[in-house]
Amino acid sequence: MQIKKFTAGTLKEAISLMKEELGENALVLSTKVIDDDDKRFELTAGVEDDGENYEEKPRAKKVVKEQTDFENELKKLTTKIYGQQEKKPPVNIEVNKKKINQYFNAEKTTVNNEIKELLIQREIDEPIIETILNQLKKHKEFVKEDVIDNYIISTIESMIPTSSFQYDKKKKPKIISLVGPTGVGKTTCIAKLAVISKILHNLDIGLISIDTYRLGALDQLKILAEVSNIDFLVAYEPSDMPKLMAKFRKKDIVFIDTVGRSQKNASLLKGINDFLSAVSVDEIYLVQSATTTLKTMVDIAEKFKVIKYDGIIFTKIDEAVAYGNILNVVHKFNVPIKYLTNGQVIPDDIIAADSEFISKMIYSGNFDQ
Ligand SMILES: Nc1nc2c(ncn2[C@@H]2O[C@H](COP(=O)(O)OP(=O)(O)O)[C@@H](O)[C@H]2O)c(=O)[nH]1
Ligand SMILES: [Mg+2]
Repeated sequence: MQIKKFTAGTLKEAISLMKEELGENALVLSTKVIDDDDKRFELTAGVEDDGENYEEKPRAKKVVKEQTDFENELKKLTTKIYGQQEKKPPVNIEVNKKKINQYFNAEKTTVNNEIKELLIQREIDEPIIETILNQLKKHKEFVKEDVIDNYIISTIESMIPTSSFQYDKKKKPKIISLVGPTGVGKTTCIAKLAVISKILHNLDIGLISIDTYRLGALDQLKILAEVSNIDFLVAYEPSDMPKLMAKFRKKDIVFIDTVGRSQKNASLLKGINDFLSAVSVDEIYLVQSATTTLKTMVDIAEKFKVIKYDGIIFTKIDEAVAYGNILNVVHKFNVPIKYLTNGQVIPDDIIAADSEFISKMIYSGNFDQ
């Protein structure tokens, strides 16, 4: 996807500039007001490259496969973003190899401490570190020194449940909702998923925003929906939900965006639940920022249980400096990870959850592997 910014006095002007330059197929990915006094709009737009891969994209055909596997497409997108990532040597681990080698020789305790120190730095919880070290001890005859990193990575990998997004054309619409505290990136994530579903999969998308504060839902999602030609509706009361879903009955996927709620206020959380229970939501994802402390993450995962969530999305991995909390939380709550998000760009900055990728990210402390 080719991405470009346009600035103009009105959104309409910016859109016509975009169409002039990028053509009718261009999509608006995000908008913002850049100068409050002078009111200038900046619009980020994208258009599919007409490079050699153009013809291969599912968009070329108006046929939706029986089972559309979003993960594959997202992985392709990831490869596109990170280029040659799979060809690079596995992970740049900062462990002192010499010391690790000693693990198999004399100074076991020191080396054990060395590995332990690294895992602590990665913010992995102590009991989980113990499990990893015990595994290592148990199998030390089989684990050759040159594969010790890979052994730890596989051990971590086995502790990370992930689950892929399945779309079944026969059962429509599929209803997905994102819940979580304010500012973690729910709306941005829905925008990414909606744009990818629309442009890569040719799916008919509906967006519902739950606006209990009656703010008029003048959020980014509404603007994105308008300019990307995605139908958008707002629910003010739980009883609105069945009516809105009736309007969207022919859609392939309906995403429900919720307003952020502090997990500390149980009645507010129940309020969201009332909206979601009014229709049969297929999947609910809890959105957490990877930059949050473990204590807060655990509290969020615990309190949001009122809304029965099926998976977790970890956002802002581009801002986090350690990823151990991802392991700590999914291990404790045994919930699969659905997606990771790694930036603000719609729709590019999203990665389908893959336990090997996540495990390497946690161990290396680096998502851009
Ligand atoms: N760096 C970074 N910022 C993000 C990411 N996801 C969302 N954001 C930003 O976080 C802020 C809040 O996002 P928003 O979607 O409005 O959060 P919501 O309140 O949960 O709906 C916005 O400025 C987003 O651009 C991400 O993966 N990385
Ligand atoms: Mg929001």
